[in-house]
Amino acid sequence: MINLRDRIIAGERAAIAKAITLVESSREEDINHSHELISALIKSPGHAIRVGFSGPPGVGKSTFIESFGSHIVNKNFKLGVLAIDPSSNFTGGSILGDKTRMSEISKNENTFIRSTPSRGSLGGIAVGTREAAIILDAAGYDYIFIETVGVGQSEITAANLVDIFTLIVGPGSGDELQGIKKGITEYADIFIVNKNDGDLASQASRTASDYKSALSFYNKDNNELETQVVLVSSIENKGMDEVLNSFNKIVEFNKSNNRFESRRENQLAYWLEEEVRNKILLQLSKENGIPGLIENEVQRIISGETGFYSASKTIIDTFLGKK
Ligand SMILES: Nc1nc2c(ncn2[C@@H]2O[C@H](COP(=O)(O)OP(=O)(O)OP(=O)(O)O)[C@@H](O)[C@H]2O)c(=O)[nH]1
Ligand SMILES: [Mg+2]
Repeated sequence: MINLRDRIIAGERAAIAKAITLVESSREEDINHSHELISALIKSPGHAIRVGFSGPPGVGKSTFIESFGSHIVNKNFKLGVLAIDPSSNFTGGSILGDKTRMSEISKNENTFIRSTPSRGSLGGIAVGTREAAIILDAAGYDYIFIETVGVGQSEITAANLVDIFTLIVGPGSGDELQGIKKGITEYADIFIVNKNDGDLASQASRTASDYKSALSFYNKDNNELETQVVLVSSIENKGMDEVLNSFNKIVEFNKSNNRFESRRENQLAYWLEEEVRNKILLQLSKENGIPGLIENEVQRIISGETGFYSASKTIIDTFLGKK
């Protein structure tokens, strides 16, 4: 396992692929190895920026990731892509789905693409996605893109995995505009209006203006960065620099006022609570939420006193009265 860790840190692709297979596995033996590996890798964090892409089916998430992915890989960044392929539910072969569409960037040696069937997924993200992002981060990737299936709860799960949460929408997406009212702006840092080309171009610009004016009602706090709205065409590779500029703006803003770190801290709290809740539910199928203990363990993880999995065990043991 230590050997695998070293190979990952050295950026070896075969080791990364093997490790992701391990964290996706539900075999008990693999789960134990996976916990060991992730706990070791967390001690060698990289500098990756994690970006989540959500949006309704067919809006162009995969096409955008291919186009924008090429754009940033051409700027010599290393890119990891973790995608859920909904089509593989029917074909059983995720490789033939998104991987074909993402064929251009997958050929680049600075790109690592993992497309997982949505079968066995937890609310729109694959089992092991959080861990796969930890693996790619330790391996030295600059950006990690996570494509999710855009349905309800999955957006919250996905938003809790990333530093930047992106909602991709299409021209004339009046229905999705409702999403703003449903509080999705709490999660989205940026709206990307795709398909700004050909006959759809004028409708796309109108949609972007609609989003901007709708969002202006919600961006009231002067201390917050306004939610970005960017017009793109993924098939014509338009607007890619604007997206990168917006991403940089979001990261710079959040890093300048501690939001970047505190968001990761809140996410750690979210995932730790998930882990504990799942374990406790498994054993007791009643009770949940022990906020004081969780916050305490989050602080101990941050200060290096303990690890993620040991922290969850401590909480469970306490809850069960073993300590
Ligand atoms: N005109 C136009 N069509 C696009 C653009 N981007 C994607 N499309 C088309 O939209 C369709 C869906 O694209 P995908 O990238 O598969 O969309 P997706 O959001 O990943 O879809 P799911 O993963 O199935 O939810 C395809 O036919 C694309 O060719 C664009 O910028 N302009
Ligand atoms: Mg897709």
